[in-house]
Amino acid sequence: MTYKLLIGQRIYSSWSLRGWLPFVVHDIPVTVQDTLIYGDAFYDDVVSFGGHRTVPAVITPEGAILTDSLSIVWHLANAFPDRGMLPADKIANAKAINMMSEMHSGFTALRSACPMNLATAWNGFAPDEAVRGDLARIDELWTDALAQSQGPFLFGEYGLADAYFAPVAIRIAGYDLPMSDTSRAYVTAQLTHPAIQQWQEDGLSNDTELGQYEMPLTRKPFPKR
Ligand SMILES: N[C@@H](CCC(=O)N[C@@H](CS)C(=O)NCC(=O)O)C(=O)O
Repeated sequence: MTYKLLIGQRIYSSWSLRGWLPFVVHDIPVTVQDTLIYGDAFYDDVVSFGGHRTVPAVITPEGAILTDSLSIVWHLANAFPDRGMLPADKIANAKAINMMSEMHSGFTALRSACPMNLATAWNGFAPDEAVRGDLARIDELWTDALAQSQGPFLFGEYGLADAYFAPVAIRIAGYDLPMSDTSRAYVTAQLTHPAIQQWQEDGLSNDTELGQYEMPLTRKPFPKR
């Protein structure tokens, strides 16, 4: 038995991306099953998989069902402690967990104003004060971690904290959001990572665009790296 992972459309499903990345980056065999957010069969697919309302969901080889991205990545870090998903250093480890926790429970202004969309970028998005506040906090978290680790990722090699912030990097590129030069370089490192490129290519090949993700803005191609 290997892991089974249920995900939504790759171009839109930011939480699915967070759940999927550790399997690919850390070379953990997984069978991926797709469902369509906003599709008629979405809730039936989730329930028949064994999940609860949302994607991602995972069935472990032992048959445990994990219904939230945070429990998925936490489980993987515990099950594969030699893969470097979280920093070994206790302080860096605590900082990574803190950053992931802030991401999991927060940045709601950014998340709702700028839905992840890997199929297009947008011209002329003007972040309001709440979005600018979220971006300032993310910039602070990233620049602090990158100053300590010297990059290219938050804690050196690509880990769970990077997986958690990958959809933010995609939003910054897609909506051309204001960030420091250090954070911009980190966005480029995220977008050029082979796993992110694979996810985007698979999404562009398989997913259909949905009206729910349309913005009152003009489109431009998602930035080429
Ligand atoms: N806290 C959850 C959030 C999962 C989530 O909201 N997933 C979205 C897709 S990106 C979803 O399933 N939406 C369908 C719905 O809420 O009905 C996690 O970390 O896994």
